[in-house]
Amino acid sequence: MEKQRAAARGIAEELAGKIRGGTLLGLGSGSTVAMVLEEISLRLGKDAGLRGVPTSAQIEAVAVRSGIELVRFNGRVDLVIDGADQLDEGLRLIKGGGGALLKEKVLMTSASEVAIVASAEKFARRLCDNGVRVPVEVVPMAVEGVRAKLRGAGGRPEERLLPKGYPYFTENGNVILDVGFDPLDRPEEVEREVKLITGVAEVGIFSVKPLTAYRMNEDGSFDVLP
Ligand code: A5P
Repeated sequence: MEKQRAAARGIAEELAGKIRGGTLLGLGSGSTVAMVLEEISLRLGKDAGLRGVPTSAQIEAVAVRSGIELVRFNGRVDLVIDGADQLDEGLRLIKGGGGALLKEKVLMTSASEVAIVASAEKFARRLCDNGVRVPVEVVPMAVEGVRAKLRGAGGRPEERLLPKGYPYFTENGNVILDVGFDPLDRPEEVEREVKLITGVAEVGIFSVKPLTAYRMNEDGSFDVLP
């Protein structure tokens, strides 16, 4: 954990260099981006005038604590800082482990620059290696039909539940199917195919370009990719 914090601090230093007065941040969700935002705010100070659009209540709380002003989304952000559940060799991503994939993709596809921060074990040759599944956000009334179509597309969907078995709802009032696929050689095609199923609000494969990935190594160092 201390090493991870050290890597986050180094990455925050790099990202802070990209932030000027007036830069509008896109605030992704998850524990990694929370750590990086805390470090950026410590580095620049709470009076730096940081402003951002949040993708979830989780990161909204982190932003408030860190003195980042929350701003309404007007269609563009300058720099998205986000995490990921998996990255492949082409820097395509699986996201949505925290259920925030829809707003995350909205911001990421509206950003001038994208920075993804993830620990080394999340980097794989192909998406869905090591059994990592693809979250798919679905409008509740469509869930059974979508489930069948995902099976037809070679997927193994399982509805996400809360720990005690209650249904899980996203902040948009939708459900999530976590879908197992065999490792993906062409993730963009699966992203497109799944997105076209009526009732799917968003798919957790992100083939968004260009982006810069920051890999946090176990020894506290980090690499910048590509
Ligand atoms: C939120 O829905 C996700 O896309 C997160 O960005 C992703 O799950 C990474 O989260 P951690 O940084 O907590 O692993």
